[in-house]
This record gives sequence, C-alpha cells and structure tokens, in this order.
Amino acid sequence: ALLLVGGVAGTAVPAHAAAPESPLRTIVPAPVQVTPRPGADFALEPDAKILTQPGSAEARKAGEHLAGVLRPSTGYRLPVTPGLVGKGVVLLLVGADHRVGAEGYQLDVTRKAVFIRARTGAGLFAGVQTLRQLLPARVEARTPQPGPWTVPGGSVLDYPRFAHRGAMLDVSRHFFSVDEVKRYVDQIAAYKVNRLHLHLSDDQGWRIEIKSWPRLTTHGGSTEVGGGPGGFYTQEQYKEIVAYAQSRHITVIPEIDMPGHTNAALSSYAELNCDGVAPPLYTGIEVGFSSLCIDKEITYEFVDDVIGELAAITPGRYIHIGGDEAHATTDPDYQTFMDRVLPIVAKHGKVATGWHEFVKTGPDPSAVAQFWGTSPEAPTLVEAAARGNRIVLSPANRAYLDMKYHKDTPLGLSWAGYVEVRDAYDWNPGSYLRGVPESAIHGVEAPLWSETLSESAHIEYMAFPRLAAIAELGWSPSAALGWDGFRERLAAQGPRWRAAGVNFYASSQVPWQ
Ligand code: TNX
Repeated sequence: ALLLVGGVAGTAVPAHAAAPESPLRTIVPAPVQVTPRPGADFALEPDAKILTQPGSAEARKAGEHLAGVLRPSTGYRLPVTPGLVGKGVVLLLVGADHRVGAEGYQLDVTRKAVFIRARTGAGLFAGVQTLRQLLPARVEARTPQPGPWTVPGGSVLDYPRFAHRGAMLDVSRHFFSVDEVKRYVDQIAAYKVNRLHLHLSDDQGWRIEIKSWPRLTTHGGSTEVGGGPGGFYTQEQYKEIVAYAQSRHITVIPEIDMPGHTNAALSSYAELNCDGVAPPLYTGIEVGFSSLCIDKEITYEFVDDVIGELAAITPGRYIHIGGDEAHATTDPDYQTFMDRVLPIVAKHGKVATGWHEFVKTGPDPSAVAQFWGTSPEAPTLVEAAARGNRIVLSPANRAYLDMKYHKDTPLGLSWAGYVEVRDAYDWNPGSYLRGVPESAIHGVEAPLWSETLSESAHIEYMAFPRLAAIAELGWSPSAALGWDGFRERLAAQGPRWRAAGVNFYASSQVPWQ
C-alpha cells in the first residue's frame, strides 16, 4: 500500500488545473502544492473505516478527531482501527516527504482510499483539516445530511511558512465560558492556527484562579465591561481549556498584563497600591490609567506567585507579560519593572513574550515581541530583531479582529481604522516591518479584544472571515498568496460556516458561494 501511495504522486500541476468547482482549488490556508488527478475521486461510503498507523497513539487521536467531524453529518459508523490498507481514510506516520517537517502533511486521494501521511500528530491533524475542506460543505453540519461524500482525486503537499500562527481572545473585558472558548478553539483549529493567546487579566477583570491570592478572582473577577457578572476559570477549568486546545495541536499562551491594565488586581489587594488604597472595580473601556506599584517589594512577591502558579499549569513554553499602554508608569519605572519581572518568568522555566513596548527595556534574545502598531516604521523592533528577538506580527490596522469592518459594523472599535477583509489579508508578514528580515518573524497573530463582545455570536462575527485571512498569511508560502485567489477560496468557506452555524460577516468583497 505504501508503494502504491508513493507511485501515484504524478506531475505537480497548479491547483487551477482542477475543475473550476473542485474544492482542491479552494483550500484555506492555500497549500504549498496541489496536484489534481481527474478520474481518481474517492467516495466515502457507509462501510468506510478510519485506519491509523498501528502502535501510534498520535495517529489514533487524529483518526478519532476525524471520525468526530464526519460521523454526525454522514451518519456513518466510521470505526477507527489500527491498520494500513483498506477502504476509507488511512493516517500514517511513515513515508512522508521530509519537507512536511513537524506540522506539515501529504494527502493523497485515490479511488480506494484517502492517505494522510505526516511525521507527527500535528501534521496528521493538519491533513485532517484539509480533508474536511475537500468534502462537501454539508459535512460541517451536526445533523445527518444526504451524500454522496466525494473527495476529488489528487495530492496535496503542505507545511507552514511560520512557526507561530496565533489567535488571541480577550476574556477579561468580557468573560467567556469554558465552552465558549472551546468553540472558538475548534473554529480556529480548522484553519491550522496553532497558538491560543488568552488575555487573562486587565483593568476590568482577573480571570484565572491564583490560590495564593484568592481575592484576584473572588473580587477582581466579579464583573466586566458594562457591569455584568464577569467570571473566572478555576485552575482545573484552565487545565481543561489547555488540554482541549492541545488535543487540537494548539498551545495556550496565557497573558497576565502588567504593570498597566491591572485595576482588577489593584482593586482586590490594597497593599499592591502605592498609596495602600484599593480603587473600585472598573467596568468602562478606557485604557492606560492603572499601574502596579514599582517601588514596593510586595509587587514582585505577587508577580512571582502569579507566574509560578500559572507556569505550573501551562505546558507551553511561553508566558505573556503584557507590558502595553503603561501610561501610568514612568519610563524608568517601566525599565525597573521589566528588569525584575523577566527573570521571574525565566525562574519558572518559561520564555517571556509581551506586547512590543517591552522590547525597549532590552530583554534577552529569547523574548518574543508582539507588534501591535499600525506603522511599518518601528525602530525599537528593528533593534530588537538585530539583538536576536523574534517578532509576532499583529498590526492593529490589519490583524485586529475587534476593529469594525466599516462604519456601520454594529460591534467593535475603530481606533486603528476600519479593517475590511482585504485589509486584513493584503500584506506580507515577511516584509512588513521596515528593516526587519523575514528570519526575525516568528509568525502572525489575530487579537480579538472584547470591549464590545460578550457572546460566541459576537466572536464569530468579528473573527470570520478575517481570522482565516491571518491564518493563511501565517501558513501559506508567499507564492500562494494573492487577494484574487484568496477571495475565491474564502467564498467556498461560506457554506461551511453556514453548515456549522458560524455567525460570519458576509463581506461584499467576497463572491460568496
Ligand atoms: C489596545 S493592543 C489595547 C487593548 C485594547 C485594544 C482595543 C493592546 C496591546 N492594547 O487594551 O483592548 O487596543 O482594540
């Protein structure tokens, strides 16, 4: 069977050689290489099996995930069993081209079977996401749909351009439940996003249980923007989110925003304030008014406890320390603060990442800076890149999912302008920052701030379709990018989102199917 797979690779021809309506042409993010093979369509039938590499728990997990997607809509049994040969979908951890690396895959569709080969579970999972998009859109429905379930004949060779393909969710301005976060995890995983940055603290709410400082959540988590009840994750619930994301090959990056954006903490503990007086809870949307007390030793005991507890329940290597909009902290104080806090992150075995302001303090080269500016002229980032720091790009006028699409968008903000789908898509992360080489770019991330958003339908309206645009910039090779192609590929996602019940914004820039 393996020889057969190797033998059907065929001559690489571009995706547009496929029939105009073929889903091979509309995969998002665009794959590295697509080779249509007319006449070799595969039909998934009621007795199909999902065969996984014998002895591989990772292949089995990818198989179970695929079965979980396919069973509700097809109504088929789709047993997941170890094996290499049979009618159905075969997931293999042998025989993949070395180019697929740690997250890529090869997918081969023949008349007898669909083969997905990778070198890791993450690669198989990515291949499974592509296979979903090769099936009819109604496969995304959660109730039984009519067949046939045809996959177009051909091959895909695919792997990511950047290591970091992130989505950020602000659970502080409005709290989102564990189930709401999981729903978003599933939606972003379909576009090969591999990082979920959770903005866990801000002026309006502290959302993660810290056992040594319990009032952070009992008091600091008790409200949100607009005065609603807020909420927080217990450490067990946080671990549940982390594990759920991990099962989708997404690493959680938790953020504790400091030294600004800390009113919820300052309100919870009077001793964290320079004047010893706890301010009231805050439910507005102004920024830049709060600061931890830089000169008090208890500030660093607090940070040590918080980072320590968070590091212990976070398997990923990064902790995000915020650092943005510290307008209530003087420059020398900001420097003092970062000089104390960055070693605390390292002491707990983690690598620091933060909003780009913090690189002006000269962190060690392992630190990753998240750029959120609106101008490609950013001297402090040129210097940081020259010192060896890597950069995640989230330019607000491109990648901010909370910006309105246009003046009448009912949700969102507009301080960075309106961000239509084309604005979100039409830029090149490799050459965006003047004087920063592509080798310094760790990846891209789409932040979703929640001042105006309080439920999943709001998240979806702002994230889709723009999240798919940022995901493609993070994954696809620059040769595959281009607005004209993207809007066609995006158009094919519409029926998928409708079938899945995703409340997307049907931009007039896209010729929706
Ligand atoms: C700026 S971007 C902020 C956030 C706001 C966001 C709203 C950044 C690092 N800070 O505090 O929520 O704008 O778009």
